[in-house]
Amino acid sequence: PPLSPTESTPKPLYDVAITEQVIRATGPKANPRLAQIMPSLVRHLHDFAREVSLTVAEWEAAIEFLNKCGKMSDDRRNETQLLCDILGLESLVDDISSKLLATSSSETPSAILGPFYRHNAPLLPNGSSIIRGLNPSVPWYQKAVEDSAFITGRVLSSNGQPIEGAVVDVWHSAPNGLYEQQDESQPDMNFRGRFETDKDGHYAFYCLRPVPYPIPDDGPAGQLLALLDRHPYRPGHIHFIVAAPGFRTLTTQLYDDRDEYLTNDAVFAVKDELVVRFGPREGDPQARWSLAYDFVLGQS
Ligand code: MBD
Ligand code: FE
Repeated sequence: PPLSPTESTPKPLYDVAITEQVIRATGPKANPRLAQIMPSLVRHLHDFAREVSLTVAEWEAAIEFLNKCGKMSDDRRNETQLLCDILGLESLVDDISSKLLATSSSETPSAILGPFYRHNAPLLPNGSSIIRGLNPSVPWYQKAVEDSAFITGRVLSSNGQPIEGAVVDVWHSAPNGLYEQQDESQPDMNFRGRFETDKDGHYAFYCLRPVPYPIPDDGPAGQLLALLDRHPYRPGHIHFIVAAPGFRTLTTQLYDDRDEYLTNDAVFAVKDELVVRFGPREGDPQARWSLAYDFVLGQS
């Protein structure tokens, strides 16, 4: 509920001494990085509470909210991460890390990992498909046929040299908007695969053009979106982790330019350089669309 005092009512002078007391309480043997960052965190938290005149009831509601996020989180669903995502925090820290560690301006921009990555996706030969068990009895069979796509490209160093033996780890959701682990009806590891680049740095695989889909909104993060009158949709995207010895691992996403949510991603992760256009693919019964995309890795 809306609470007093509002902006028009003058605020009493809230405690400010407590902020410095908390900061000074840190001892000489504190963890160095924590000793460096906690004063800032405490200052911002306290300033926030004073700025909005945070009440005990509101603080209790926030604690309950965070506890619900934690309780709901497990291997299949990370609600606390999702909360960070809708607040733009995962995208912001991704931006900070990538700028801090970048060694060249030609590196492919990174994008956030998101909550649906799975380790150990099947290692597949180049030119094979990450689509599993698709047949006409699958409800979105027709959509999958219409969106069938072939993606190929190279993995390069920032000076343009092909990288052999780089691993391209890829995953995306099904045409029903669900990742395989969210959906009982999909085979294990559906729409996931890893591909190793050949001596010219090439990778290639079949997949689907990605569709926009709502992030899971049946939990606390979704409740918050609703209270903020926000939609839960992400533009269609394909996730990648590209790794090679001697290079910084690249976590990124490619976005389909046909998408209506490119400019209003619920988790604020779109970058212009990552928006791609699929073209028609002729004479291939396995794919109607094609895309060529090179990944450029920075030195580690
Ligand atoms: C996703 O599929 C995703 O990629 C991100 C970043 C957040 C929520 C759901
Ligand atoms: Fe995703």
